[in-house]
This record gives sequence, C-alpha cells and structure tokens, in this order.
Amino acid sequence: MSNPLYDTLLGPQSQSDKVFLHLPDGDTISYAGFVGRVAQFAGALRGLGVQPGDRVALQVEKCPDALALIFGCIQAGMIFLPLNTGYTPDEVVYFVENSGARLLVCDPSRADTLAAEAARFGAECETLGPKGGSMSTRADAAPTVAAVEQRTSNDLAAFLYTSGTTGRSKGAMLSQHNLLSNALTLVDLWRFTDTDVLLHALPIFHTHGLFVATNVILAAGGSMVFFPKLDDDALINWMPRATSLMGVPTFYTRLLDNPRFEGDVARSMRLFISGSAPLLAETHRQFEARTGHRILERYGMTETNMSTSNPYEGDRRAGTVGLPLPGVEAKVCDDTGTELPRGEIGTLEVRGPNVFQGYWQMPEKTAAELRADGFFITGDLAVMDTEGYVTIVGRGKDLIISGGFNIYPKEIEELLDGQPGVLESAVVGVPHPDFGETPVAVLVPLPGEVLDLEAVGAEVSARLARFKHPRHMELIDALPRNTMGKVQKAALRERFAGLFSG
Ligand code: MCA
Ligand code: AMP
Repeated sequence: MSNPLYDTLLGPQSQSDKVFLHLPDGDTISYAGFVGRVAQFAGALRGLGVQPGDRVALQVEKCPDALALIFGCIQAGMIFLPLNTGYTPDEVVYFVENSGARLLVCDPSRADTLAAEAARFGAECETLGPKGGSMSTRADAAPTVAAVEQRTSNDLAAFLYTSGTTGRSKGAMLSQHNLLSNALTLVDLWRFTDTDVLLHALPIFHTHGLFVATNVILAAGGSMVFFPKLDDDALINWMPRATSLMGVPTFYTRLLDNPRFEGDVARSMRLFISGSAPLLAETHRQFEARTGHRILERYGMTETNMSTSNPYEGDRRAGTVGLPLPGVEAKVCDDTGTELPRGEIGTLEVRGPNVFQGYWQMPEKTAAELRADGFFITGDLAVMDTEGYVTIVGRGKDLIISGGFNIYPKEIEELLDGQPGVLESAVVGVPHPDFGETPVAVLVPLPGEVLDLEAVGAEVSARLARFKHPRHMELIDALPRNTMGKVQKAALRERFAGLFSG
C-alpha cells in the first residue's frame, strides 16, 4: 500500500455515488465528490509549497471543506494538527510555534490577527470557513485527481495537542497505524457497515469526532449526517433516518431533557455510544427507560485513541468503560507499573497499536508517561473486575472535563497568579448539570490589596478559550492546606459541590 490511511479510508469508495455526508439543509456529498475535493486540497497544499512531513495547523469551523482539507493533508503526506475553534490567538500561536507548522489555516474572521503572528514563526496563513476562504479558492482551481503521497504505517499522520498538569500543551504524535488500526478494530467491534448512518454532531478537532466517528464511518463505507455542532432538536429531527450516534455525556443529558425525545424517535437507531467523560449510571438508566437502548460506553485518550469498550453483544454495564479492545492490553498498576490484583484501585496503563509515538520534541515528558515496555500511563485511576471490566474511579491527574473538553487547572491558576493583586489561586472542578464538571476559582489577594474580579475575568476572557473560563470566582483569605503545605483541593471541591446543582 502506498498510503495506508488514505488507501483504506478513501480508496475503496473513490468512484462511488454513495452518500458520504448528509448536510442538515438536505444537501449531500457523495464519496466520489468528497474524494475529488480531498484531491483538490492536496493540490492546493502542494501548490503552496508545503512538503510531505511538514506540519499544517488548522483552526477551522466544522464544515465539509474542513474535513476535506484534513484528508488532503493525509493524501499529500503532511502532518495535520486540528485545533479547538475556541482557542484564543495566544493559544493558537503557541501551537504554531511549538509544532513548527509551515502553514496555518484559520477562519477568515481571524486572519487579521493570526497571519502576522504566524509569520513571526515562519508559517504562512490561509483561510477556510463554511462560506469559503483563500484555501477553498485555491482548491477550486486544482484538479479533482491528484497523486497520493507514499507513506508507511509508521509515518506520522497527526499531532493532537493535549494539556498537562504542568506547563504547556504537548503534541501527541499519532502515526498512520495508530489511527487506522483503531478505526478498523472499532468497525468490527461495534458492527459498523455501509448501511450505517451516523449522527455526527461532535467537533472535528478532537479524537472523538475525527478519529473515532469519521474514520469509523469511512472505514465501514457508511454515511454521516454532518451537523455543525450539537443541536438536540436537529438530532431528533434526523434520528428516524439514522442508525447510530456518538457523543459525550452532555449529548445524552440534553436529549433526555428534550420533551420531543420520545422512545419512538429512536426506532431506526441500533447504537448509541458515549465517551470522553464519565457517563453517570443514572443517565444510562434513564436513557434505557426512555428508549429501550443501553448506551455503549467506551474509554480513550488523545494519546491512545480508544482503549476499552463495553461489548456490542453482551453486557453493557452502566458505570463501567467495558473491556480492553481486541489487541489492546490494559492493566491496573501501582506507581512502579506492577499490576495489582483484580478489584484493587490503581493507575490504568495501556499498550497496543493504538498507543501514540510520544510527545513532539518533549523526550522527558514522553519518558515520564510511556514506559520502555510500551505501556502508557494514563493517569486515570481505575479498577478491573475478575471478568476484565474496567471502571474509571477517579483521576490521578489534576484534570477537569467540561462537556468533553479537558481543562487543566494549572493553566488557569498560572494566569490568575500573574494578575495584579493576586497572591495565589486554586481552581477545582465541581459538578455541573449540563457539562458534567465546570471550573471554579478561588483567589487570595495580596495583603492590603483590593482585588477587582471583573478585571481578572476580562483578562481570562482575552487569554483563554471560553470553555476554560471559571464559571464562578471567589475571594478567599487563605487556601486550605494540609500539614505538608499542599493545597487541599478536595476541601474546595466539597465547599463548592452544590454551586450549580442546587
Ligand atoms: C461550549 N461552551 C462550553 C463547552 N462547550 N463551556 C464549557 N464546556 C464546554 N464543553 C460554552 C460556549 O462557548 C458558550 O459560552 C456556552 O458554553 C454555552 O454554549 P452551548 O451553545 O450550550 O454549547 P454547545 O455548543 O452546545 O457545546 C456543548 C457541547 C460541546 C455539545 C458539550 O462542548 C461539545 O460538542 N463537546 C464535545 C467535546 C469533544 O468532542 N470531546 C472529545 C475530546 P457562552 O457562555 O459565552 O455563551 S477527545 C477525548 O476526550 C477522548 C480521546 C475520548 O475518549 O473521546
Ligand atoms: P483527552 O486528553 O481529551 O484525550 O481526554 C482523555 C481523558 O478523558 C481520559 O484520560 C479520561 O480521564 C477521560 N475519559 C475518556 N472517556 C471516558 C469515559 N468513558 N469515562 C470516564 N472518563 C473518560
């Protein structure tokens, strides 16, 4: 094979009239049409002088052209890094600099700010959005057939940036094999076929919406209804024509909150999948009571794609993330990596073709998380029962997951600590009915200072993506600390536990 990812996901259907994308307005894009558009983007990228192995940073709104550009990178052998559309220019510039991107493609509305910044790091800037942009115009002028760049399974396909408990984001390097092996395993495990119609309302800048949802549908030759974002009414309107849905838990709580979501609406559906954050067992039960469907929960990470899943046939256990995927080993370990007896709580470690190639230009961070024997230390606290079912019981890492987006308190705390008049701060995740968890910040003023929380909030808004903003900020005289001087975040979590749930 000359380019395994391209050849497997796009090759077989390149001449097919079958619908790949249903757009919410009723338009469709066939497989042949999509493959032609991908070729045009591959041509446009080459025309800009971008070479195989170069990095291409993408901060683009979800639309068919954005997806075609991603696959254009694959066809032309470039490494793409999809970025959250909520990131501020400050955040985007870090990724451009860190990755050494040759090209940044952003929304036309952001080009004025980002082009000059990208140029400082030697990157060209092009635009693409749902209504077009310079990159789409270049693609329009390119032929619908283009050479497929020779790649091997070990070549890198994508960098996905993931934050850490300390310092700034790390670029997780994912090879063609990481992505392809996982997609093929999931097609098999979840029984996807060319008759499937997936409701796709996830963003395409994360593993879930891109490498799980999109790659699984392409590998199966199915179709997807491609929504720009989650809109539960639109999902309900399309559901009788669909077979499957992949979502974060917020998808399911919003559907359950919608009075139009009645059992009959889901009559054609065969599978509802949840992941990226814990699904409450209560949501699982309510969903089954309403629809008769047991949600299939699975577990993964940016660094590993999917690692465990509840079974398609067999017992889908509420509150668990199921069994290790075929070909993936998972064990619950102590700090030294020694496996603990079943039933004991420890850190989950995973190994298999799904596990990434390390963090871009961060060998120490790679060595700290990826053991020499290939096991990746997930940082999730888990327990495995005698049958192999894994339950995630907590996190060893200081991480908040809000509506499926990861937020590292450290990043917010560093920003807050740097504000005038702030002595120190702490950020914790507290339960939120819609997003699962949300950040709350407490700030200790410098002695004798009066802190202006509004000014602090304005700085947070300017610097950090909206989803990271603390939904509540409060002044406090001193942070609760234990005798070792460590901030007792559990006490803060407890103090604010009822803030949004009452
Ligand atoms: C939007 N907002 C959020 C979030 N999303 N705030 C906190 N957390 C969020 N996740 C902000 C908006 O900017 C807006 O701000 C306000 O909240 C309300 O927006 P709304 O329109 O209600 O939001 P939405 O567009 O409906 O989005 C909510 C969402 C979305 C559907 C939960 O965030 C989403 O699609 N999340 C999925 C993320 C995902 O794909 N994760 C997978 C990561 P304002 O107050 O200014 O109006 S991959 C992964 O984790 C691993 C590998 C795995 O296992 O899959
Ligand atoms: P990310 O770094 O965005 O890939 O997020 C990965 C993290 O999301 C994991 O380390 C888990 O903490 C969490 N996660 C993903 N799926 C699940 C799940 N089904 N249940 C609980 N946590 C999950």
